[in-house]
Amino acid sequence: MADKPTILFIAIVPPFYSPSEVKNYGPLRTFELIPHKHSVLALVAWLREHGCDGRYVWIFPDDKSGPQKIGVAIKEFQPDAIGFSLVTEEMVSHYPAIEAIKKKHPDIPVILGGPHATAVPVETLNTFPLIDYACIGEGERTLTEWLTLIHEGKSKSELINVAGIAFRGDSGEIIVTPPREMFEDINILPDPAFDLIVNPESPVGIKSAFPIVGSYGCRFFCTFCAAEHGKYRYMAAERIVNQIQEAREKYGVEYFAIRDSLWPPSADWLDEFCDLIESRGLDIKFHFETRAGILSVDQWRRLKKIGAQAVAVGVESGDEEMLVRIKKGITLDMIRETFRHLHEVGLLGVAFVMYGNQGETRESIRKSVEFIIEINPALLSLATFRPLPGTEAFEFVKEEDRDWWMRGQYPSICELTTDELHRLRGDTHIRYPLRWRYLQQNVFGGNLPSEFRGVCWRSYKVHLRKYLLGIGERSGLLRPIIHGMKRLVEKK
Ligand code: B12
Repeated sequence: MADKPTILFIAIVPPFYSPSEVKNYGPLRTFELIPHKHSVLALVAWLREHGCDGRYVWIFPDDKSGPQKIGVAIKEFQPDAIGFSLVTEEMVSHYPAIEAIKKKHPDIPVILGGPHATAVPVETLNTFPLIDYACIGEGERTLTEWLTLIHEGKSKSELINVAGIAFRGDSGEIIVTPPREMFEDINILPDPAFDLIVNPESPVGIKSAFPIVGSYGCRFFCTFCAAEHGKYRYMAAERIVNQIQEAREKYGVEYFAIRDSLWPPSADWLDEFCDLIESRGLDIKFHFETRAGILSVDQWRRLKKIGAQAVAVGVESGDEEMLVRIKKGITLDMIRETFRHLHEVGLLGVAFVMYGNQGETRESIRKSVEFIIEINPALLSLATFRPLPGTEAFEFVKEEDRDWWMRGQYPSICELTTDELHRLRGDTHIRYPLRWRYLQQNVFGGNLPSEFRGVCWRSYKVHLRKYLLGIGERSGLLRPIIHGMKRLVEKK
């Protein structure tokens, strides 16, 4: 056992993620899913400040030496516990790793935190018997207190004093301790332990978009999101600029992904952020996600000047009534104005849209298609809605589907079936860029820098190919020719 309380975090890299792919992102190092969890960097930084320690290992799913890598880490580090930080849809894919670890090391407790454990802690422990503890809510203080007691070999009766956990009592009953209070001011938190991801072992190289997260919770109440609503806290602009500067100067990072679901937190905050980036002469590029209607055209211009490249805007729906129903708190006019500004300033705008929130109909989807075409974003990210635990939308899921992630099939909470939603989504996705106005504003004309026009052109060609293949698939005459050509390409 190590001389101080220690935890080993494990992440399984998603199968589609590979560092070489990231290298090839070129100007669009945007929005890729990163294998590391920001939560782990935040937790390890806090642990280190409070007399504990944490390490992080990644395994690639197809890497046969993965289990061995975990074995070596356990032997070297002698952790008191093993930690996972998972979203709902990772539960099933990660459980075999937990089973394998428990088989070899049955005495090391496994603790799970993150949005899934927070939303459904009791169900999680019931469904996944090898997970020993669930952390509910913010984990910094909970983990430090819990880990220290585990390190000291304290009995379960003493763990009851740790707020914000769930675990099995001696006779198998699930005990849930009182809720953990949230931090009032997150400026007391240390900077994330970035050294965990900037090391030779890490699949997140400095060529990847370097992640920055500065907020806890969210100010808004969207029914599709599991964030801690109404309890929004943000780090001071200076803290975030310090983190960017350190990554730039210490590790040579050039490109940042600001990953908060709502950024910037306010107009004053943004002014200070831009002032600091400029006064420190930081030469950076970055992308972020934002909300329509919070920035003026001058602020968009200033953002572009200090290095903003691309921005994803939560559009969600093109039907005003749907926006009200999902409590988005914005209007179609606000979205229109935002995309007008993005086209004018020449920033690559990505529209995030969903099909299948509660109350969705064919008619509301038709309105969304029309609206997407009207605002004409450079890229479209269109998802079939998944009602995740921890969201208000989850209340619309039928009783028998309340563990849908165990089967990987998401249930519909509107009058259209999931298959219909998928199909409509696929149609919109393919057809959306195949218009002259798309090419005119995003490829041949418009104000986008040439590298981003290239991105839009590639997107156009990919969708055109899919569209033509779709026509071919439906035609009895062309189908055998297309299949033959596909086989030829595959052979090559
Ligand atoms: C940043 C972010 C991302 C980033 C980075 C994610 C990452 N891997 O770090 C990106 C853009 C890549 C992303 C992707 C996705 N995300 Co996201 N994301 C967020 C966001 C905005 C903030 C999360 C964050 O880093 N917060 C800061 C950290 C410090 O806090 P935290 O994560 O809440 O963790 C605290 C506690 O949960 C706890 N804790 C967490 N882990 C552990 C582990 C242990 C052992 C312990 C003790 C405690 C503990 O302690 C932490 C510190 O207090 C949240 C929404 C929100 N505002 O919370 C959504 C959110 C987490 N994402 C969500 C989803 C669904 C996804 C995607 C599946 C979306 C998609 N379709 O692809 C992917 C999955 C990626 C993945 N495999 O992780 C959902 C999860 C809901 C759920 N029930 O599963 C959320 C809540 C938003 C929503 N729509 O509801 N996301």
